[in-house]
Amino acid sequence: MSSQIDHLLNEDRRFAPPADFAANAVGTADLYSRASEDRDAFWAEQARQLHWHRPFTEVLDWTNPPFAQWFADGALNVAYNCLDRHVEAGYGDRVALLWEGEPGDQRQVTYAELTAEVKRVANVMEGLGIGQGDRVAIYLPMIPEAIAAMLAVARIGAVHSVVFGGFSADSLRSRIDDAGARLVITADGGYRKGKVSPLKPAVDQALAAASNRSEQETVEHVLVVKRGGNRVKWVEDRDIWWHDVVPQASPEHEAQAFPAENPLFILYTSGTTGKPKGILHTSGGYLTQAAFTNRVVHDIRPESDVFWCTADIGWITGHSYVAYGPLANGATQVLYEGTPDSPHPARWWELVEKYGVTILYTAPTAIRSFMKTGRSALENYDLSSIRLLGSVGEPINPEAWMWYHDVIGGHVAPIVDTWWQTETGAIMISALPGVTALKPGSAQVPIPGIGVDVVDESGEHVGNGNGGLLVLTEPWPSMLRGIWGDPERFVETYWEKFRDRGYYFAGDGARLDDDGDVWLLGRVDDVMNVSGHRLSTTEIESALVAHEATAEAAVVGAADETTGQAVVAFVILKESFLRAHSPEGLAQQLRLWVGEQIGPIARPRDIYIVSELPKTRSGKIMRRLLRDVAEGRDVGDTTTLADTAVMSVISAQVR
Ligand code: 6R9
Repeated sequence: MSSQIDHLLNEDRRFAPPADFAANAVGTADLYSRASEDRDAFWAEQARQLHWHRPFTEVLDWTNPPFAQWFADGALNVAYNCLDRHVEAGYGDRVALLWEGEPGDQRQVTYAELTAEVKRVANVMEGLGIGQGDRVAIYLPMIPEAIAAMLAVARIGAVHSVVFGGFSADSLRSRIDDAGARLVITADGGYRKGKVSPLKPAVDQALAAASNRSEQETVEHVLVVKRGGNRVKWVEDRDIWWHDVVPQASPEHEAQAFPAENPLFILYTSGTTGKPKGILHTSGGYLTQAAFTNRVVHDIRPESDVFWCTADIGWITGHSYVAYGPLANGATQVLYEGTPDSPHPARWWELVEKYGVTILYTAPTAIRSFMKTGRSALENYDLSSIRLLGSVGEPINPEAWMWYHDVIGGHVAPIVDTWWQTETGAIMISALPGVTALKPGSAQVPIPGIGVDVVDESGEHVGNGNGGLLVLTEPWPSMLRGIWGDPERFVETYWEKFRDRGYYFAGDGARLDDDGDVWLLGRVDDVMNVSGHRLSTTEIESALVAHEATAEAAVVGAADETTGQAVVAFVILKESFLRAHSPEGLAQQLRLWVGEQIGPIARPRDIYIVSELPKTRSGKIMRRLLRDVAEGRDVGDTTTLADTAVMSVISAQVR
């Protein structure tokens, strides 16, 4: 194992924070010492940055693990914290959302305007009988109404369940059922890749299936934003146009206080079984950590920064770093409806220049696809406003890190590689950009106030230089409070494995380098065992991508009679190389290259040159499907893919 990982760990480039950045950074080194002196006092201090209608006196109640309560005797209103208090402090004219639709239409929404809109929506929902604890499903494109809907739900103490607009009617149905939603907020459609992608028909289809179900329909109303202009069917008494009720509603609505542990949202995420888990988050602790990490990791200065987190609100990243974190901090942010390459490959860079984005937070998969397109596409844009970059969602291989740093960050902007999960609610492991010397490819250190370790199967710390399982050793404010309706699964999935020690099992493999910095190695279910050697898919992917001919790579372990598992790689090559060489020749070169980079044991048995990789809508590669191809099976369930046709293309290319 160690020789393979050495390839990554031999990455010895270090990037100290630029002096002027360090001098002005929001997150400073003393945060670490303060947090380690007294964790509870540290988090209480962060929580007090919020407005509490009723101040808390208790910080953490961990008397009934793993069921934590944070700030439990305090009361607050999440929407008031994200909106009204900024207006009351005199920042009503500050732009909250710099919105742009895919076709190029624009809206700028100030804090005063967003506050008024949220109050109207809150009044509309209360008029429909929605109140504290009721569940509301949100199935919307990336438009300002989506943010307003989430905050309005929060304002009245109800619970939102945002379902990504790319999910099917079936997925929507099962999420509505599991949460027992009473209201669905949707749009006729939204723009994606140059055309209107309908949403309302999926809601209609999901709800029509009710008649032949044993369960009773819980949905009473569907509130519909007009966005796509596509024709929609209408169910009288159930469906309501947003524009018929929201503009007419009163912009007066007093924010009521709710207990810190009032549920804020449910967000479904996939687990190891087929049934998605409804991850439950509550109010005070969640908002505390989302806002804190956005301040110290993203170094937000609300008066001058333009923040852009490119995630869809259908994912946790969109919840914490589009909806809640930046708004709690009173920041100005870009909100973009469409895809990165529509109508042209440099659409994002056009937006960065146009709005003067200073902080960009995105995923490695996006970075790699821009690498594939090449620098020429962005040469015409001025990206000099960018002063900080962030990465989230999967390990960022050193080559992508360097490209991001040099091409997007102008060789100077620090990159924060942030490790966290739907379950953790907010960033857990990351550099502080004004403090930490960066190592490309490593997420590095727990943020102040967070306990992280890498342990062996028995829960024992592995020591520097060794690999193992990533665990969280202490409860944290934005931790999930459970799986909706399934407390047993919650205990079993995350807490059973290291029960004696009370550790949270994250499901990720990791390694500590000689400095004790954390390197994420992918999900433990992606770890391969080849001839008794443990190999990480990430490790080999990283080596493949380090070759000049490779644009993107995915590696799986396929069953093999002699070696147990064999390494099988799916590689997308850069077009310029494909033009000049034969695919067979390049595949052979790559095999040898991986052997040189990592060691002969890691040399892929098969390398397939393909034109696409199967990705979920949040950009994660579905290795399970590639394993099906590699093992010559029929390809399994592809419904969660962003593009379901991809697998037939790949199967044909492999054959
Ligand atoms: C925020 C988010 C969580 C899983 C997580 C891990 C992977 C996320 C990462 C990372 C390496 C990073 N992951 N960030 N791996 N480095 N910086 O993505 O949440 O969709 O729940 O995924 O993503 O494997 O366990 P979620």
